[in-house]
Amino acid sequence: MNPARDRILDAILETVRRHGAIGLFPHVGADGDALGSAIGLALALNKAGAKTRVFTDEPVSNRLNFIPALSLVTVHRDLTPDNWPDPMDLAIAVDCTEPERLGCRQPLYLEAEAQAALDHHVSSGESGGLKMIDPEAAATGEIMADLITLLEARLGLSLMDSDSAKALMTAIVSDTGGFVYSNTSSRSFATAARLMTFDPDLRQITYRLFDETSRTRLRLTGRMFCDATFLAEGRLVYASVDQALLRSLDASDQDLDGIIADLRKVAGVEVALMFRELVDGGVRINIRSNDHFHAAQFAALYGGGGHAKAAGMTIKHATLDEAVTIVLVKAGEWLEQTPVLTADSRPGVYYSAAKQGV
Ligand SMILES: [Mn+2]
Repeated sequence: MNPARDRILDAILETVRRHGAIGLFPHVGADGDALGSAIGLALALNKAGAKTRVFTDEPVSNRLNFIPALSLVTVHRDLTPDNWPDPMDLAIAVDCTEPERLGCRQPLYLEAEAQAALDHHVSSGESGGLKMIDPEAAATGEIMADLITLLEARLGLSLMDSDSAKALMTAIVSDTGGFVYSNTSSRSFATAARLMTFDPDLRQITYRLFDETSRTRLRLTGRMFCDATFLAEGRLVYASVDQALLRSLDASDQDLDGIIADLRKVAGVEVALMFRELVDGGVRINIRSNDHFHAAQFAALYGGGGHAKAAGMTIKHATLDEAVTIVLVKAGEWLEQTPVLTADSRPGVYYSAAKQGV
């Protein structure tokens, strides 16, 4: 029993039956889960008879351009009054719930006949109406796979194929770090097992998501790791990057992917922070934490959000140095309120935190 999902399923079926238009809206800065989930569902809905498109704020990142069926994606900046889509019957936010997370596409989303959302972020709140949040899902891709199975049963059609399976596998591999993060569940593996029957090229997915690097990224990583600063007896580490450094290495924001995850790997680190000066002013901060430091709750202090161990926020109207100072003082206070963890105590705490779904 899942009332929100059943209502969304009914709304989709109704639209599919009259060959209506469905728009899928992954959150801004679409990651593997947001984009893979959107493409996977779009392919299945098109097979079922709907006219489905995926709308993004920015072009698909190079790291994700192996996902199949990218021709279904329309980038917002390519929309003009001449090719502006007719209002859709159903608009579905993917891997987020709030229209604000859709950036420039907010009006397009809101002008549809009905709005729905499929998400798994704890910070997104509770399900209701056509909004379904399933925090038990490690990735929105798991929700999509189940939804497609239900659609197949209701329509008596097979909708999954190797392309949609590859897109959804990308979603799950992306959000579980290749089935190693603590959110990975038996459900993740069960879903992946179903997808594997469609031969989704798992090796390519993991190589493109996690292993492939570039010379630029290698040099940027080297610079940032050398300058990383450890505070609070090594329980906190931070690294920062300004536009001048990015320019000098001809690097883009995409070259920063994965740096924060490596900072968190250092023994004794409870929280890793990465500060990035934005082109238009302001500072983006990514947080990765272990055990006691609740990244999403910390990010919420500054209007951000995310998961217990991975979150982010943007501070507008601050220079890089100002943002670093403000946030480090606060993060230091938070760490003082949490016990120092020994190497022995880590796995147990980690387990119980994961069990509570934080
Ligand atoms: Mn996700």
